[in-house]
Amino acid sequence: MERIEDAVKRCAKELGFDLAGIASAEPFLRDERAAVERVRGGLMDGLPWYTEERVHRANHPELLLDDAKSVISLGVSYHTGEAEPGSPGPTGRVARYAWGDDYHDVIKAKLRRLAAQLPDLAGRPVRTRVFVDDGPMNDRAAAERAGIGWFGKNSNILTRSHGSWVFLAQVITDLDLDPDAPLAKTCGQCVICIDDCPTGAIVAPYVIDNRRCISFLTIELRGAIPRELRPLVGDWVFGCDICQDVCPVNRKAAESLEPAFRQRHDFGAPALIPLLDLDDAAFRERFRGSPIKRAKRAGLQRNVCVALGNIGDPSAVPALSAALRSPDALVREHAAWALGRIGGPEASAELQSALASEGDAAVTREIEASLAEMV
Ligand code: B12
Ligand code: SF4
Ligand code: SF4
Repeated sequence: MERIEDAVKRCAKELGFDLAGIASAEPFLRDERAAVERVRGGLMDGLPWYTEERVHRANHPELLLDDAKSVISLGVSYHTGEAEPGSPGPTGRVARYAWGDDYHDVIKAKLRRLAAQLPDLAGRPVRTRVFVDDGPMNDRAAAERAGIGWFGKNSNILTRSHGSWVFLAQVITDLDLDPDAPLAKTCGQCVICIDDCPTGAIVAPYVIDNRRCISFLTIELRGAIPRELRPLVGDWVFGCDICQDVCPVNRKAAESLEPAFRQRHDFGAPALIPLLDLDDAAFRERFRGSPIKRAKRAGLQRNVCVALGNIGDPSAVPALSAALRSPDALVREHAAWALGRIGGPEASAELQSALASEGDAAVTREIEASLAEMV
């Protein structure tokens, strides 16, 4: 007779989860302590919803579901090959996880179907609560305990079969299942990701300073990207994969079998100049059902300006000059910075002319700083 633990994992695989393991629902005390310390030390600043109260709940599954006994921890690969660059003109980079359909929608549907199968497998009613990066649950701590993978020094969970290119998801349940053992694996002496992170955001093994992480700066941050960090953002316009691209464990990562995560349009390496033309309706239309919509139109255009400034291609000057007249001060400010980086008489004339009519203090300061740096 098939053990219920094996039946749960079989059903998970049939639903398209690449990885499945079981953890007890005991609190994640080491992770709670570490996360509280980081909130207090300011390393999670910029994410107002990431509070000590949330940390407490996220690391106590028994607070998320009455009588929680086990956590079924799941992983789905999003490694779908290499990016197809868009054209014409300069292109940016988007983190792999955002090349296809929104993973929340794709994985939530699978989680609900798995949860719906549990009463049949158990022969009794089963209480469940499902999570996929959409609530107070510590996804990585559960995956580590369930033996899905181990914490890399870049703080991502690395798996033997699919590297770190996996989304993590959970079903918390009142079923008392036999837990799997955590893997006895570590990064050993490797520190490549720490050395290669362009902003120095991996401040110690397993510790990210959210405020310096390009993923935060290009996705979650709503205001201006700090001036000193802009050159370090490179051509990333949504998220960042550098600490995963350089990881040796990812060299052998199996590819994703999930068609929904394949690259839409040119989302892996988008042509940048057309993105500056989008108004709110066109942005909504282009990014409907894509994780990229989270950046919002002004946030994405802010990132596009920074990437164009870093790429330094003078063919972007007319589009950036048009962005200097954007209704959003945030976009105007970053367009001014980018024109200053690209330089040249045309960029200088556009900045001079914008200065005469600019009404926003932050944008005015940015134009003045850019002009001063050009001479
Ligand atoms: C907040 C958040 C972010 C923030 C903060 C990043 C961070 N490191 O926490 C930002 C916006 C920057 C971000 C970026 C990314 N994120 Co994010 N993010 C989250 C979220 C919502 C919470 C994570 C969290 O609690 N962080 C708080 C800190 C304290 O935790 P931590 O960094 O994981 O550190 C742990 C270890 O240090 C451990 N620890 C403590 N002491 C010790 C000692 C030892 C020896 C060890 C081994 C461990 C250890 O305890 C800490 C707490 O668990 C989760 C979803 C969720 N609900 O869990 C997704 C999640 C972590 N993100 C995810 C992804 C994909 C990303 C990006 C790769 C996206 C991208 N390409 O741009 C980047 C990766 C950046 C990076 N290197 O971490 C995935 C990770 C999948 C995986 N394989 O690990 C998750 C799990 C979402 C999901 N369900 O799939 N993210
Ligand atoms: S996602 Fe990019 S910026 Fe963030 S820690 Fe990794 S390499 Fe550094
Ligand atoms: S690059 Fe090296 S240190 Fe960083 S996560 Fe990969 S194996 Fe670990």
